[in-house]
Formats: sequence, structure tokens, C-alpha cells
Amino acid sequence: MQHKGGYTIESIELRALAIREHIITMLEEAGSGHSAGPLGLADIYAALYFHVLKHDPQKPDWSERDRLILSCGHTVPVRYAAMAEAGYFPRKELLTLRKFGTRLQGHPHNLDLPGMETSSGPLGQGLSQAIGFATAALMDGEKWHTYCILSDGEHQEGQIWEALMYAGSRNLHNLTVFIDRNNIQIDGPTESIMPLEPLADKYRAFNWHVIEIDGHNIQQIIDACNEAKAITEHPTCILAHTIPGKGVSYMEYDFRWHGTPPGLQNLPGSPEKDEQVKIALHDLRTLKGKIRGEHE
Ligand SMILES: Cc1ncc(C[n+]2csc(CCOP(=O)(O)OP(=O)(O)O)c2C)c(N)n1
Ligand SMILES: [Mg+2]
Repeated sequence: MQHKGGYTIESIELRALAIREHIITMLEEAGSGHSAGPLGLADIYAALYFHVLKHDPQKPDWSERDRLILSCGHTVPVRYAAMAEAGYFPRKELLTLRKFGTRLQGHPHNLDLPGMETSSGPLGQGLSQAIGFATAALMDGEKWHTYCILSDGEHQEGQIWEALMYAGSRNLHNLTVFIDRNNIQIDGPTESIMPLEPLADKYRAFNWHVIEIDGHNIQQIIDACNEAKAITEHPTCILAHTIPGKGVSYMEYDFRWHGTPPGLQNLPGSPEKDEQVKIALHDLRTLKGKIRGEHE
């Protein structure tokens, strides 16, 4: 199927894989950083940067651009990789991740990097910032839309609930939140540390429109964004079910890869550290062949 800007579902899926490959090579080079969350978010970022967002990599401060607010700052490698793929900066700059003096800090710094709307890292604050953007757009009669990416673990921060209550009460229909529902946080499964369920019902109770999707299905991501823009009475929450570590066999569903880069340490049940990068890239390249096959 042909999409806005000439992109097909297949081409967006291939961008997502390219983004995942960048994540692996960036993290290996940095020798630190987060693997699981970024890999799980690659399809959402590919759909956003290559179809959904109104943006211009040549003019990152274009006043009519949609605003994408990243709240869970530790997942920023996926955003850097998507921005490089989209043409915001050269792909080779990705290898400066977390190096001294880089624009690509381990947590995003908006004064360093054009196109990075906000700084983040302390969890729980991005939704409040996004509400500020969405409110400003309504006050000024601007058409651009505000998107915000939240992790599931950061719903354990009280500020999130204050912000949810406010956005629902003000009918901020120009605000769409993605929740990366990957069921993990640093120390284990969210439901065994501080249960979040029933998460969708909690959003509905706060006057939000909720859409549940498979966060790896590009068509569902795009359809949900279209639905969100058509809703005029509520802000929308896209509850995206994702697989942490998606695409890398030994990382999938395993919370130990939350903040561990490939190639750094041996983890019981995972390949030896010297093999981890090679196997990860092999897994992703195998998927690339599968995608091409599926669309032939
Ligand atoms: C206010 C605050 N408290 C604690 C942390 C440390 N921290 C960083 S990531 C993280 C786990 C949060 O869970 P989630 O974002 O769901 O992790 P992921 O799915 O990426 O593994 C924590 C507690 C932080 N960044 N900010
Ligand atoms: Mg999580």
C-alpha cells in the first residue's frame, strides 16, 4: 500500500530494521546505554518519522511541525537512529552516542540537537511538557499536533497522574500519547514491582480516548494515529503492546537488557559477550529477508 510521501508499509518496516541495526552498533560503540526499550519502540518511531509526523529534517524548527515529546529519555537511542535515517544528521554521527562533547547524550538534550523538542531523563515529566505544547497550540489556533512517548514504568511517577487528570479535564484533543507497554522496567516485570493494570481503564476514567494496538504493526500504528486525530472530544492514548528487545532473539522479553548494551557482559542464558553483537545483527538481517519475502 502506498502512503503519504510515497512510503509503503514494507519500506517503513525496513526503516524500523535499519533503526534497530543502528541501535545495536551505537550501543556497542558507546559501551553503555539502554537496549530493550529502544529496540521495542523502533516500529513506532519508523511510522512516526516516515509517515505520521508533519516535519522537515532540513528545517527542524519549522513552526508548523508536529511536536514529538520523548518522556522516557533513556530510550533516546531509537529517536537518534530514526532522526539520522530521516536525514536530521549523518548516520555516522550515531557512533558518537554518549561520547564526551557529543550532541547525542545518553539522555536527550534539546539545546544540543535541533529537532529534539525537549530534554528528558527524569521519568514522569514529559506528559506535563506535552500538555504545555498542546495547550499553546489550542490557544494560538495552531493546527500542529503534539505526540508524547511514555514508558509503562514511568506510570509509577505521581506527576503522570496529575497530568492525565488535567489533559482529560481540558479535552486536549490535539494531544496523542503512546505508551510503550513492554511490561518491563529496570528490575523486573512492571506487574510484580508496582502493578499498572487495568491501565486502559485508568486512562478512560480520566476522560481519555484509548486505542490498544500491536506496537510492531505499522498499519495499526498509522490507523491509531489517524483515529486519534479524528477524535475531537478527548486526548488519545495509544496503548502499544511491544516486546522489549524486539528483533534480537536473546534480548526479547528479558528485563536484564533494560540498561545493558550488547557486547559488554555475559548474562546467563544469553550468548557470550563477544558473540552478542554478531548474533543481534544476524537476527535483524534475517528479519529483513523475511519482510522482503512477505511483501513479494
Ligand atoms: C524520576 C526517575 N526515577 C528513576 C529513574 C531511573 N530509571 C531509569 S529507566 C527506569 C525504568 C523505568 O521503566 P521503563 O521506562 O518502563 O523501562 P524500559 O521499558 O525501558 O525497560 C528507571 C527507574 C529515572 N530515570 N527517573
Ligand atoms: Mg517498560
